[in-house]
Amino acid sequence: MSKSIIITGGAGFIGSHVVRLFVNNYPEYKIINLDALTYAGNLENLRDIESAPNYVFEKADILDKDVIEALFKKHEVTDVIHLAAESHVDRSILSPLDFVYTNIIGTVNLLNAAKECWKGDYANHRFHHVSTDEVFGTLGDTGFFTETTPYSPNSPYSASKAGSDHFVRAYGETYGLGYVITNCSNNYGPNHFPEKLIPLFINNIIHNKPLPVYGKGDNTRDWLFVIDHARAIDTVFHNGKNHDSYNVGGFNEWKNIDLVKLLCKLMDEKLGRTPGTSEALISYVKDRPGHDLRYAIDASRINKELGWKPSVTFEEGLSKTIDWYLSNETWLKNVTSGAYQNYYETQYADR
Ligand code: NAD
Ligand code: TDX
Repeated sequence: MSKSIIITGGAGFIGSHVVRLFVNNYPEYKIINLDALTYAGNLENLRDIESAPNYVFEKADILDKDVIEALFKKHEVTDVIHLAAESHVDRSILSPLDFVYTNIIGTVNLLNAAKECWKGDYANHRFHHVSTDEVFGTLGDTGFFTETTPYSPNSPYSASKAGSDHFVRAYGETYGLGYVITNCSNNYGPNHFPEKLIPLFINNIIHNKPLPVYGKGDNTRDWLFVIDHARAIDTVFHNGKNHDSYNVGGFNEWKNIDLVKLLCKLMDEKLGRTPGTSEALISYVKDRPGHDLRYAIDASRINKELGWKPSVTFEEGLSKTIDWYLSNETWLKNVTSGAYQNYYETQYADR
């Protein structure tokens, strides 16, 4: 059956890769990229597919419920893949309410539009909520998050994502809305906004600026190449069990300081700098409040039941990512001018 799918947040980092994959792989689907173009949204991320006949861009805010409902009707929307969100933990510590509005109220607005437009036929439509492993809180030195790990969010960001997950589930239970949720680990790759660890440090190394490692650098994250996350979303959207959730991750844990040292080594090689040049930029700064110690995803369910697994190793993905930033300096320059400078100064002023 042909579909008319709203992908929210399609101008952002992960959303742009999901939009590209769906536009290219499913020419029979109409793909509507719904995005408010906040500081994190950038249509440059989609220049290569913007004139595809099955692609439409709608600039809209998910907080504007009337506009959202009108867009559902205008495009006879059959499905939603919801990625629009405030996504940066440090920003959530500075202004939690923005996260409540976009991540919780925005999600409920979309759920209400879906409930209204798909009335009487919920089983034949799907609301796919793209969520995070951060809803599970933190792990100690051992163990993994599974689909049954209890929610225990520690940051305003993860609390807002947990809230949105709960609302999606509640609309499934209460009204019968068809849904799936994916909880993914840390992504990296092209188009990642340089407020997050990997692109921030690539940008700072290029400009010989300090690399602000929080605390002692022993927090651990599980990294997945963004295109593999987009492939996982495709898999679960099409084949995942209704009213269920899947964890997505690369079985690829790195202590922050080890990752930063690897990144420094690769950057020295690619920039032709003397070994050790980038590492000398490392600067240990005040820790993030409530900083989760360790995330590690058990992705065996999506692997065993749906056959998904990552397609690139971390070394390959990181190398491709660095190459992308080095050959897209204009993109990097554009997103780090203006408001970014104010953010950077506020964020790192007292660290
Ligand atoms: P991002 O910040 O790069 O992009 C977010 C996009 O949403 C932007 O294009 C922005 O313009 C749009 N947006 C924000 N508020 C909006 C609003 N009110 N109305 C319409 N559009 C709005 O985020 P990302 O890193 O690509 O993350 C995408 C999704 O994936 C988020 O839901 C995030 O929680 C989830 N996620 C991210 C990661 C990660 O490592 N980045 C991991 C797991 C899950
Ligand atoms: O300057 C920094 N120094 C530093 O040490 C920054 C920005 C981060 N860090 C640390 C904090 C984390 O332990 O690096 C780790 C990764 O930080 P982020 O890139 O900010 O990611 P994280 O907080 O782990 O959250 C990310 O993964 C899960 C995304 O931003 C979320 O949207 C996603 O849900």
